[in-house]
Amino acid sequence: MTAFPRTATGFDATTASAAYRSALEVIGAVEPRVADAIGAELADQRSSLKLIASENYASPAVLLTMGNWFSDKYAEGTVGHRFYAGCQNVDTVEALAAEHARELFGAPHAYVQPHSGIDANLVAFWAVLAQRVELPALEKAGVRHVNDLTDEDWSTLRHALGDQRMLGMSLDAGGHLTHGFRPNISGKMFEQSSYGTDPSTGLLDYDVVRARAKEFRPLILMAGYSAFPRRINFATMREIADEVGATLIVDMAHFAGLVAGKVFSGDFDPVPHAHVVTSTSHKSLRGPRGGFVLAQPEFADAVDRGCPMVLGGPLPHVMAAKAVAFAEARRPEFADYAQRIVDNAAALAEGLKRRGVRLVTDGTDNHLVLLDVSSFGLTGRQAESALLDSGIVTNRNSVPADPNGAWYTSGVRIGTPALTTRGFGQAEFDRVAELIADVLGATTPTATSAGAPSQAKYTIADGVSDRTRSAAAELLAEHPLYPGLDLG
Ligand code: DSN
Repeated sequence: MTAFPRTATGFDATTASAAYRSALEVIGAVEPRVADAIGAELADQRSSLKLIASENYASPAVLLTMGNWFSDKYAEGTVGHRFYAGCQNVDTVEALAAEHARELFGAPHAYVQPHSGIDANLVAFWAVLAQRVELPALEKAGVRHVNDLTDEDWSTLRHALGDQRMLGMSLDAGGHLTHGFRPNISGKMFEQSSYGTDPSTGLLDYDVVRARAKEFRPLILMAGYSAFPRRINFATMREIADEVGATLIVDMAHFAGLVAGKVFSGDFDPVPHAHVVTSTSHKSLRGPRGGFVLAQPEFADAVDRGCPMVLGGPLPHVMAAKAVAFAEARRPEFADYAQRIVDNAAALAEGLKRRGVRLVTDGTDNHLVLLDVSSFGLTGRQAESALLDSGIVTNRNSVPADPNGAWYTSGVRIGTPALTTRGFGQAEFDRVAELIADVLGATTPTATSAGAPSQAKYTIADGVSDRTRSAAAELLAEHPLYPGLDLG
């Protein structure tokens, strides 16, 4: 399988090398240590087995689009309706990014200003509050303009806004902090409750979600995850939302690439079913770091008020890079890439299971697998560190009902988007599974002074890390990152 740069973005290595060399020369003339760090980052990314489920490698076209004078422009407002003069070129790229996003996802409305997934969710939350709570409350108060509100009206409105409920997937089942949990502002904005997964299968039980929704009556039903290895039936989630009068927001940050590539379609495509869809642009979608929101028409106006309601000024250089990335994702080869992400995750899951590694939900049907490393007597933190010592980059993650809490955890989350971009196929992912199982099997917790197993310290049997590093290096050499790109 050819690696991504030629198939997905068609970059020419000679031209890209020249561009980067010149850029580093310009940067190095001012602060050489920054130029050196940029070069070192490429070397590090090239030489590690990157299995972090939320990371990827953007194309040189996407990356280069972010390094220019668009960065200097303020552009608060929306296309054709700015609070600053001279935004005609920003209008061009923002309109293009939104158009590509609408076409790519079949969405009636796209808002491409959010700077991150958290920001995209905040935009969505405020849009729902504005549309479903603020406007009806104003209407009820007989107010035609917000300036007509009396102090008493404001107090009623603040109470109405601050008295709303959100129901989302629990964190240890794979939900995300921004879905109403206390360490995030969403947990302060909303009274929150969560649904988990079935303790015996690890899968979502929609009847349980429905029962919880009926009992809790949320304003917002959140669907989406950052560590759940399965598809979600969004048609069913919408039915549940409708039954309780809730607004369905789907956070597809992790699996946007699978939606774009039509791997998730029908009931599993959130766009036709959700009122509002939020996302990042950089995970499986392989664009620049950023966020965006797709909305049904009744939420479009409120979504477009994201800046300045909850966002700082839009970043035109990143919106331009979103336009480039969305254009890449509209090419037929992106659908092939998305399918390979999922096929590779399935091969990785099978390879791990065959070698005795326990997986949450016993498998995957998206881009990630969640390993329960407790059967190796390890915490997620020990497993993550032992793998890193061996050249394998992952991140620890809670598993359902995790006895080790959110810091040490009992799980490790592994995703296939990045290495699939490098051209890894199912055979390579089976080899990755073998390397992971070898390292986990060779790692033992160190005893504490009291004789109990440490949650943090560990030892790896002699030679295993070195052997794994050289096996990983062989795999990486067969699938170079940005092949032919030479910084000189
Ligand atoms: N940080 C992202 C992830 O790793 O899933 C989501 O917040």
